[in-house]
Formats: sequence, C-alpha cells, structure tokens
Amino acid sequence: MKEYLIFPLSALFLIVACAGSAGKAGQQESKSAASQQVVKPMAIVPVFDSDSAYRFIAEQVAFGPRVPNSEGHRNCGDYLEAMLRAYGAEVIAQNVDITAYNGDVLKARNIIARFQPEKSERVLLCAHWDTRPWADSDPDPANHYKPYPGANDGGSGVGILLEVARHLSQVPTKVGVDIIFFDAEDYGRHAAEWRDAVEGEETWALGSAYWARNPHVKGYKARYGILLDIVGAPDSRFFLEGFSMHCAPFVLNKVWNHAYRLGYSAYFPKVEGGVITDDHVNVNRILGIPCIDIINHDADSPNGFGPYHHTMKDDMDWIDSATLKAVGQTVLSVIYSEK
Ligand code: AHN
Ligand code: ZN
Repeated sequence: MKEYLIFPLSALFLIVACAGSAGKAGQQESKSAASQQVVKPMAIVPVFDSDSAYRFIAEQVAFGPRVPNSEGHRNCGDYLEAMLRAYGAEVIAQNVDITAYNGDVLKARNIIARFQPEKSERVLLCAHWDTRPWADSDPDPANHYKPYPGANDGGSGVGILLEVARHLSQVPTKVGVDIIFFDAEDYGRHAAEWRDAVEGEETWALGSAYWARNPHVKGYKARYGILLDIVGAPDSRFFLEGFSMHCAPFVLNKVWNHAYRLGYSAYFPKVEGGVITDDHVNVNRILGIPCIDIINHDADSPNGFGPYHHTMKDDMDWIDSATLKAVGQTVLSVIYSEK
C-alpha cells in the first residue's frame, strides 16, 4: 500500500521539474550552502507556546471533521478567518467550487492571511485545513467510508501556524509573511479505488493547485515556502522529503540548521525520506516558489505516515506538545531571522 503514497527518491527525477526560475535559483544557492553549516548571529525570536498551539488544534477538532461541504468545515473556516483577522492579518478567503476525482463538487475555501502586506520581500507558510472524508486506512473496514477527527492530519499544521500568527500580531518580522490554509488537500482517491487510478491524475491537493494557478496577488512571489503537514505526533521524524530536496534544497538546509541549533535534531534528521505528493508540489511546479514539506514519515506504519493516519484514531491523543514545540520554535526561528 505504501508505494502509492511514498515513492523512492530516484523516481522523482524522472517525473518532475520545478517550474519557473525561482526553483532553479534556489537550487544553485543551495549547492554551496549545503556543504557547510552557516552560522549567523542569532535574531531575537519569540518563544513558541506549544500549549497555545495544542489548544488551536483542539478547537479545530471540536468543530468535527472538516470535510468539504460539511457543517464542521464551514464553521471551522469561519473560525480560522476570524482568528487570523484578530491577529491583525489582512485576510482573503478564496471561495471556489472544485470538482473532485469522483465528481463531488467541493465548496472549497483557501484562507490567506497577509502580514505586513506592503512589504515586497515575503515568506510563505502553509498547511491544509480540510480533513479527509474517509478513514480508508482504518484497520476496521466498517470505518473505511467514515470521516475522522483529523487532529494530526489537518489540525496540527494549522494549529502551529495560528500560534505563529499570534506572535506576528505582537512582534513584526523584517519580511512580510503570508500564511495560507489550503482546502481540499485530502480528497484524494479512496484507497479502495487506487487500482483504478489513471496515469498522471492529480486527485490530492486541489485547493493549493487552484491557488497556485490563481494566486491572491497577480504575480505573487515569495523567497520560499514552508508547508507543515502531519506535524503533531509524539516522536515524529521529519526526513528530507524528495520534492523539497529537488526543488528547494536551500530551504531544507536553512530550516534543518535552525532545528539543529535549537536542539531538535532528533525530530529533523538530515536523512533523505521518500517523495510525497502534497501541497508544496503545486507551489513549486506551478508558481516556481521553492517550497519544502515538513511531514512525518513512519516507515513502520501501514501507510508510511503513522499508525493513526487516515484512521478513526487521528485524534487529540496523537498530538504531543513537545513535537509542536520543536516544529513551531523552528519555524519562528527561521522567519524572525529573515532579513
Ligand atoms: C498522499 O497521501 C497522496 N500524500 C500525502 C500527503 C497527505 C495526505 N497529507 C495529508 N494527507
Ligand atoms: Zn491525509
């Protein structure tokens, strides 16, 4: 089952290119940077409050599953917009009907928060906020068409970025920051139908594909992007994901170096992981913004993302404050160091 989701790195170079010149420029910069540890003077970085991030995840989960077209989805979308506005961002909701692979028309909403929108030098932080309609990896087949809480897959990246937004409301960064919550990431083809998959079809990451083709600002640019996905489980391992290595190695290098410096090397091994289809692929390929994916990989679990992944068990019991802290503090360190 695993090979449907995570490919070996060698497969990547045959199938993708990073669009645009930004990806290529990023690659060149990285070659020299990758070979040395770059030591810069420390910036003043706010302290990430993992209890706050934890609460932001619990609040999302309390809406119920955030499956597109459901009430929980609508209510949670309103909550996310309100939170980002309360933290001083200029918020744009992209509402769009997207047809999924099975014909379902999804009332999708990408939520874009612009901090210091007047600044032209920008960094993009993103996560998907929708949850998958089906627990198709659940050990019990009776659950294969049921929605699930989506604490880790859906809630965790958003929770961390809401806590980042709280800091942005208090202490400005030198660069502008955009936080985007993508919709309709997780409506990809049901596992029972994977054998029917059509070569080249893209059933995942539909919201980010729409945004990348229709960015909120014409000619939108950012220095780089960081995607957070499945970032809340205890003892998570964020390996160097394949598309990120190919399209945004200087970003991986920067982020992993911050993590090491902060003492989080156990979470961020400098070890290659597999190639994962996720929202960052659209950001890289369609917009040409070098974007990495910070995503848990667990080789021992049935589908490679942890035993809870796409099961009814993806609830708050799988959210660990220590992991949220490692990821959130690393992200704060990266963005507050940007000049
Ligand atoms: C797929 O499962 C195709 N990609 C992994 C990205 C993902 C799924 N993120 C959340 N759910
Ligand atoms: Zn998922």
